[in-house]
This record gives sequence, structure tokens and C-alpha cells, in this order.
Amino acid sequence: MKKLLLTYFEPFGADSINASAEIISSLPEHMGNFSVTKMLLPVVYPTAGDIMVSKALSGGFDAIIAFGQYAGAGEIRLENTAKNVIHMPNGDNAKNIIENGKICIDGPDTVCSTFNAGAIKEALRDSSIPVEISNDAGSYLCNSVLYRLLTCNTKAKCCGFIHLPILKSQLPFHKEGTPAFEKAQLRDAVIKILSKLA
Ligand code: PCA
Repeated sequence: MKKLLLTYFEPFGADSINASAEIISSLPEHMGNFSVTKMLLPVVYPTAGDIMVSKALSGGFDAIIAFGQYAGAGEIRLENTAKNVIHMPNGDNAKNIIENGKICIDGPDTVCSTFNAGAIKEALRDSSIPVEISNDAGSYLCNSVLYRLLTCNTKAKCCGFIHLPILKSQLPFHKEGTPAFEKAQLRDAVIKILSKLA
């Protein structure tokens, strides 16, 4: 049986929950061909990336998919690129503030996910939630965790990041008109995505 690591984030900003935590923590311990390890990451820089790297190097995983939430997205975003930028003028959960920083002083400007985003998107054509391939994971914690994962020489052959839209229950904490989905809908889509991993 293959080993899959799924990570998700704690809440941040005005939210008291994070859609990624709600969905990933509800998944079973075995999915298809994979035994699943789940790990919570703090919205704290650079701690989240440090935790990811140490797990990615020591856990013997075949695949590692990190999840986060992207309020305002009307679709599931398959993040195909991470950039060497950390910009968090509003601070993280530990109140660290960094403006226009680099994650790794002499690292590559961009790195690419190794999951097959095209195949995942194709498989989700009939899903009730739109799915898009994205080359901009932002410049906050999610991008930094993907960057650290893709530059850490993990043996996992299939690595990537997926941004989920918010859940309907989070709507009171967001601007009117923010796209939101039912938990069951998002969960079904995530299960379909994970069933397409090599
Ligand atoms: N989303 C943030 C960080 C944690 C999360 O769920 C981001 O997009 O960077």
C-alpha cells in the first residue's frame, strides 16, 4: 500500500474554521491504494514550512498534497507553481509581518508541482464544483509551504497544493457575495481528486 500525506491549515483572519481543516480531517485513513496521514499546519511563517519539510523528508511518502483555503475563489484551485516570495503585510497568526521577502535567499524563482494537474482537472469535469489549474498560489503561507515542499528533495513523486473555496458556514465572516460551497460537495470533489493521484 502507498503512503499519502495530506496537510491542512488552522483558521486565520476573521474565520474560526478553515475549509481545508474541515474537509481533510473528515477523510478516512485509507483511500484507494493509499494509507493516509493527516497533518495540521499553523498559519505561522516559517514554522509551517519547517514542519512540512521535516515530515516530507522523514515519512517515506509516495505522494504529498497540501490543502488550504482561498476565500473568494469560486473554484477548487490546483496550484501548479510556487514562487520564491513571502509577502504578508497583515501578519500571520503569530503577528509576524514580512513585506516582499524571499523564502530562500538563493532558491529558484519558481518551482512546479509534480501532481498531474491536467489529469485531475479532466477527471473533475462533471463535478458540481468548478476546478481550475492555477499558477498563482498567492504570497502567504500556502505558497510558502508549497515552495518548501517542492524544493526539499523529498522522495515523494507526486506533490502539490490545492486551494479550496470557503464553506457556506463561513459566509457570515466574509464579504457578501463570496462564493461558498456545502461541505459534502467539497468533500466529494476532494475524494475524486485524491482517487486520481498516481
Ligand atoms: N490559506 C492561506 C494560508 C492558510 C490557508 O488556508 C493562504 O492561501 O496562504
